[in-house]
Amino acid sequence: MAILFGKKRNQLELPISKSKQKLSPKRRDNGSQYWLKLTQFWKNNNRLLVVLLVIIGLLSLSRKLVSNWGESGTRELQDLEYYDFDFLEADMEALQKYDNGADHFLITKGGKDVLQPGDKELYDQEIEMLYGSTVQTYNLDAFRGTTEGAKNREHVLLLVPLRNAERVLPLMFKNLMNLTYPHELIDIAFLVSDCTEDDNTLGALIEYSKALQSGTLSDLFAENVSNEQLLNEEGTRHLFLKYMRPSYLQMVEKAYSAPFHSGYDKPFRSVQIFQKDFGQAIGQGFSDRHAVKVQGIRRKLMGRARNWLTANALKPYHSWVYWRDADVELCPGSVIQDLMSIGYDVAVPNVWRPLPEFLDGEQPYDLNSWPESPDALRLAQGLDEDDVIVEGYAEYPTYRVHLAYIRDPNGNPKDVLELDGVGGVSILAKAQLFRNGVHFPAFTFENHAETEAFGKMAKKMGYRVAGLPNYTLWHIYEPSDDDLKAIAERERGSKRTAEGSP
Ligand SMILES: Nc1nc2c(ncn2[C@@H]2O[C@H](COP(=O)(O)OP(=O)(O)OP(=O)(O)O)[C@@H](O)[C@H]2O)c(=O)[nH]1
Ligand SMILES: [Mg+2]
Repeated sequence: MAILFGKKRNQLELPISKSKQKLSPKRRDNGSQYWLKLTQFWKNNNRLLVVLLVIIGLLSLSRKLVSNWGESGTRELQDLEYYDFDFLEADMEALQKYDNGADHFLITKGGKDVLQPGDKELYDQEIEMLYGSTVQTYNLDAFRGTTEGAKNREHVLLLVPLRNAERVLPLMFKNLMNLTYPHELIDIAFLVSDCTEDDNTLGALIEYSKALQSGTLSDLFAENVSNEQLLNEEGTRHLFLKYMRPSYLQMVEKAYSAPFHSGYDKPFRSVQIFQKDFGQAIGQGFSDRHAVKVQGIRRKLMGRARNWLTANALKPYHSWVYWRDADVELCPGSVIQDLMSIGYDVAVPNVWRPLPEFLDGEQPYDLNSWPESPDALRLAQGLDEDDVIVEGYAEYPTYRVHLAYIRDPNGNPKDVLELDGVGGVSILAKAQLFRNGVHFPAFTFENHAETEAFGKMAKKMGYRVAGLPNYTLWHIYEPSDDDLKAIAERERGSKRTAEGSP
């Protein structure tokens, strides 16, 4: 985009014409008469015509020589027809605001350094090591993805979008290390976008990534633990923990304590970080981002971000792409193998979240995974083409069976439900889907956007999409404004009781 808009008039090379060729209606019957007259005229005046043509040719050649090559030798096209009028009215500033390119950070082997394109030679060397600099031939049949990816040494591209996520980074990295899929087969690419000025997601991400790739991240976390405990004891930030189910807190405690699996500290095949803004302006607070009105535009911008990340990070040798949100608290380490094992092209687990005990202790969370329903199809018929249906809001009564709601905590974790829409918390998809054009629509596709539309598009292109109702990931609990009020109220109540007041 920037190059196209940035082109100066005299550098335009393509003959893009605004004025359409004028077409006159064809005369069918007397065409042959015209041709006869023309040949007659040529026979009578051929000498005169040849002289005229030579003069015209010489004149236009000299004009070209004078005007088309400026002093610098650059070619100048002065004919107005060469300019693309479609873009002349564009507000450059508005358009370029969100197109400032991207920053790229590459964590070097062994986590020793962070390289950017400015570090020319070193950066090129490292990129070469990662991707190979010569032309290579891949038989994409060999990268189709099987149900036993780890055994068959299949490469996975793990993609994580991040925005104002500094707070959840330790949690996210611990979950990444906990993945038992062989780390040497996983390329990680993070995309950091639209963070606020006071946020340090990018800086912290770089530091943690370096430690991850040098195998020292566990030590770093162990050092920081005392600080975390201090914060807990201060009490304000983690006050809600007092109100959570003890059984859930025990699960968390266990998941984050040793012993870990033998490859826990093993560096990944590579870690890259991209920083690029997409103009997401909706607040990242729990209540801001859940308002129904903002869902359409928020989801479409997320779609753009996801597509950009896939396009820049996917390489021919990847057999699988695993999308993962940063704010997952509990997830089985074998999630990649488990999702692969069901033999679908797209697979998602169930996503719940814990709640304070006074709010029932837990809740189905990700409502974006569902099989289509007749009610939703009828609802869609009455909507504008551009309207985005958002699940879980009274405004859109779809009566869909949500994957989240049919969970049986004691059920078989291998049970499968075929889906149409999918949520984005944890999506495993075969890389060939992206190569064949399935993506996260940043526009309304069948009255959906982003991940739900991704599921629908995958289905429409003949792929198989499924969810595992009894296989659960736990999203972190972030108290909403109302929950915080309720907690504060309870705190005041217990204080009054302790002080003996009625
Ligand atoms: N790059 C990028 N990442 C984002 C953006 N918004 C959210 N994220 C990240 O995307 C993941 C999911 O974001 P959430 O805010 O939890 O959004 P969500 O999962 O759709 O919503 P919830 O259901 O409320 O969790 C997290 O890792 C976020 O840090 C964005 O605008 N750009
Ligand atoms: Mg989330």
